Amino acid sequence: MILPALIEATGPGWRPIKYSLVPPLGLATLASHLDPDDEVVLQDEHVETLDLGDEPDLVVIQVYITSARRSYQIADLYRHRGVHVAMGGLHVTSLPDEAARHADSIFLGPGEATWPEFLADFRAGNPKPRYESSVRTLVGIPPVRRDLIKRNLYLCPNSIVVSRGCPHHCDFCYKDAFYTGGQGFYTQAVDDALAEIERLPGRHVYFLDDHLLGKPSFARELFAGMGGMGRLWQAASTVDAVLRPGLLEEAAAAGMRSVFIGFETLSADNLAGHHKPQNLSRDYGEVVKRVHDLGIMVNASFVFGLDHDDAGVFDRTVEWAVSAGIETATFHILTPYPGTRLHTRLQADRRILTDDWDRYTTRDVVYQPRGLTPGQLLGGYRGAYRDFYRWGSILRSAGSHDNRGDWLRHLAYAGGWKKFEWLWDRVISARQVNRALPLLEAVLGGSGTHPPGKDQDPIAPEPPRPTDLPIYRQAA
Ligand code: B12
Ligand code: SF4
Repeated sequence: MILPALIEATGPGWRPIKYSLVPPLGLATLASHLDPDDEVVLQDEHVETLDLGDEPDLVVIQVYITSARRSYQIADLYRHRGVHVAMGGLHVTSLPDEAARHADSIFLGPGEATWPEFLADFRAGNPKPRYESSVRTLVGIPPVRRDLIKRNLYLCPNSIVVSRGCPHHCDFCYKDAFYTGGQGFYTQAVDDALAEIERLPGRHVYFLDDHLLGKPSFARELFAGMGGMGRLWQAASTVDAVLRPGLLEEAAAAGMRSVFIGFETLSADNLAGHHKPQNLSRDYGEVVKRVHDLGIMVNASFVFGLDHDDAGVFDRTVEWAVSAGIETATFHILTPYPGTRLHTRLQADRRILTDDWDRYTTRDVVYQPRGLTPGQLLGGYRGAYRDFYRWGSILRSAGSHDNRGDWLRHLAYAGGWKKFEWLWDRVISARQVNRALPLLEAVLGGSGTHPPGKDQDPIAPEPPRPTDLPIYRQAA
């Protein structure tokens, strides 16, 4: 089972730490459907050199848009040797005909139902060329094969998803395309999710769900069950869910310490134009304040190049984020992934500039923006990162906390992520990145304002140190 490297993970702007955060959870999930006596190896090219010299019965490849070229190369190599190649993931689902030219079996959508069906067909000597997911359930899925994960190679080996998809429909998001043909948002049974969390060693948990608070009744039960586990965790959610009374308090009491939030843009016209009504008429300042008051840090996500953006958007956005006291920010250049409604619209308007998937990194301009030139967009995007992560900005932003513990934590978290690259590189090349996890836990636990959960020991504020972990969508 192979996760080929994204092109940006091998390019000049490569930040090794970004690709050493979490293991290939999708492949480890699929591996759980194998028989106990099947021999399986899981390789992640982001953290290890691939061994491609073998001749297994089956090769399984997960394909993202910017790993497509590499994935096809590996697939062709194995097919040349007569090995059956199965490919799936977001890019295969978006462009199945392209992928089918390099695979013996392709999979559209999530694999929980189609993968066991394929395995039975494969064992019977009758695998089909194409499997499309329509049955969507997480009930009764076997535990993730965490024994296949090389934990020392990841800062956060305890990644987990307890739901799939999202209840919303933003037009630039992969979600609707990936979940075509069935439900677009569903959860595990709460007991199964809690059992999976219990199986994770240590303290830190990294929820990779698109929207952990997307179904309030599920989230409430989950957080109630996590009370007393003493976990420190990070997750992603949305502006409207964070504002919902009660839910965030319960998340904080269960150990939430940082949350990724898709603010995307400060412009109401942009939100309406990209079908993001859940953010409309929400007070973003209130969102940040509410999260901070509960001792949780914010990783804010923004997209540049939306139709109502002009040359001033970069400074406006950074200024707002810094003055709001946001700890980490992720900036993206709008990218029309094939299969999304955004792609269909821009294609109809003849605004797509290239279909070189290597450039679909969200750090490059692949379409014709409206109120900006491509050069302005690229320069402004890079400038936003530079300006947000200047020491002056970090200090000013941290100064918005009225509590010394939160101030220190902010400095350690933001500074650790962006200012100690050489240190990260060193621990990664020594294959020891997981040793930094206690530091991350110390920083996450170091808030002065978090109210302890009912049955939970108060987390003693510890001096923060230079490490941090913003959620996965960190771009540069
Ligand atoms: C972890 C992660 C990453 C990791 C990926 C490496 C890793 N170790 O897994 C890193 C940090 C490298 C990363 C980078 C980026 N990411 Co990311 N990431 C995720 C995240 C949070 C979790 C993935 C995951 O583990 N999911 C859980 C598992 C169970 O699901 P899964 O991996 O999809 O696998 C299932 C199916 O895809 C399918 N499947 C997959 N492969 C195969 C193969 C076969 C044979 C079969 C049968 C089935 C199958 O079956 C699996 C089980 O159901 C997702 C959000 C999400 N919740 O999925 C975003 C997500 C994939 N990322 C996203 C983005 C935007 C990015 C970045 C562009 C961010 C940036 N600006 O840099 C980059 C580049 C991505 C790219 N070029 O496409 C977007 C989508 C991008 C897209 N292509 O449309 C997502 C969906 C988040 C979002 N909602 O916006 N990401
Ligand atoms: S809220 Fe986030 S995950 Fe959900 S559809 Fe919008 S961008 Fe996608």
